[in-house]
Amino acid sequence: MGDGIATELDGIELGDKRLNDRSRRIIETLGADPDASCNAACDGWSDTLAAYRFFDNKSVQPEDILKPHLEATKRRMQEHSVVLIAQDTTELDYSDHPPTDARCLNKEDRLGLYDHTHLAIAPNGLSLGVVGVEYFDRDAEGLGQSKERSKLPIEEKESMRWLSGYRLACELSRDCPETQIVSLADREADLYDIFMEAEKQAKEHAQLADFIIRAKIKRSIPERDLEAGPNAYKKVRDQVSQSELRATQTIELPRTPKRAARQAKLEVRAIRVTVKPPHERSSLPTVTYNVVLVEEVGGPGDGTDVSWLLITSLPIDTLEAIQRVIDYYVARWTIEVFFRVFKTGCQVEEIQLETLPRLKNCLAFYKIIAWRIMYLTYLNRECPTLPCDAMFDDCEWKSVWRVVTKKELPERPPTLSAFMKLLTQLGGYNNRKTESPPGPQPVWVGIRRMTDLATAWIVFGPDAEKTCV
Ligand SMILES: [Mn+2]
Repeated sequence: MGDGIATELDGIELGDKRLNDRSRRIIETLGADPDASCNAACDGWSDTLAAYRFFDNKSVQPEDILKPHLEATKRRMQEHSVVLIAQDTTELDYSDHPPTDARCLNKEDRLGLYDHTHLAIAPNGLSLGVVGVEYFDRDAEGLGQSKERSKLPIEEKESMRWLSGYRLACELSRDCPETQIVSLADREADLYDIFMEAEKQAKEHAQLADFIIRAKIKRSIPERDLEAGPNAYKKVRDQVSQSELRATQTIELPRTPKRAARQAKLEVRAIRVTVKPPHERSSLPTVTYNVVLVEEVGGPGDGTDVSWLLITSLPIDTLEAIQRVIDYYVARWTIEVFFRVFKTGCQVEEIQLETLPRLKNCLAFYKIIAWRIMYLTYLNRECPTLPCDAMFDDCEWKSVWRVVTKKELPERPPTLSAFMKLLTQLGGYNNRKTESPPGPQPVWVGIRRMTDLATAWIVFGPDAEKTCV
């Protein structure tokens, strides 16, 4: 991707000009061939060794590598009136070739890292960049003790990452004061501490992030349920499911490992509730938030029926407002796609580096590369008429044009959408008129093949004389 991707590192400050230059060279090399190993992607041995030395350099930290990308992402965020910050965790399994200092995932013989990523997304699904990454792993000794772990204060627990993620979203809302920031998370983030934090932030700051979190815990309201027993309280979920029907709608559900893609007919309800603290922490104050219940009617009944209880600080007073909550939550899907591009497209679990600090430095580059594949995929849908040379070098688009169309070059660069058709055709995508624009997979395969063509173009193509001085 020529100088396109290296601009994500503009202004990188690693404390040494040679390191700064090296970081640009590495991202260009890896970015041109996302799923090759570091050895294969680097041009010959001297490059490979230099990249390894770079990853091993004690003064290089993953945050430094991501910092310029973060700044560029904030600039992209400021162009939007609403930005969603999705946070989620994925497993990186290095059991086959673990770094020497690797620790456990959920079992003693599974070595690797949990990768908790924060991704900025526009409400239309365009991913704007990675705004944070945290890794954690487990001590083999502590694996069987999840009961013990659950008694720890949140600062000492793995679940702290979700609270930090909400705080990060609040910081971003102060960095981008014209933009409404909404923190998004799935069921794992249904933590009482986050709702208390949101009320605390609201008292301290004029600027704070909103949130949408899918409920996991069966929380109660502070009102006795005498029919259910002497110590029972009424449940939030019952309150909302007994409230009036606000809307019905039909949505397209994307395919997951557990279900095929399908259309789902949904019933929507929403209320504002005051919620009791968890039983074991009954001295805490109550919190108040809005809930939106989305339930499928006439679903397959095989355990994949949609039943989302969404907890949110966003308004629910109009149908449009409720719809917005649902649409934003659906946009969370982008982070799942991001993880697929990162793991399957960039094959980051195949990386073989001997220590975790080296691995984490290398992963920082692949975060930016995976983001860019997503960005190109979505930009193709959202801005199809952009000239393609805004995103691709001459040697890239010209070589692909000649190879795929077998025609003379046009006078002007084709549009992004026309060019992406050619690029993804290289990636095995069938460009029939009826087909929707390509997903990220043909884009990453196409980019890999384009790199060879662009190299040949520079060496043998009509512009060769000018390029090879
Ligand atoms: Mn998750």
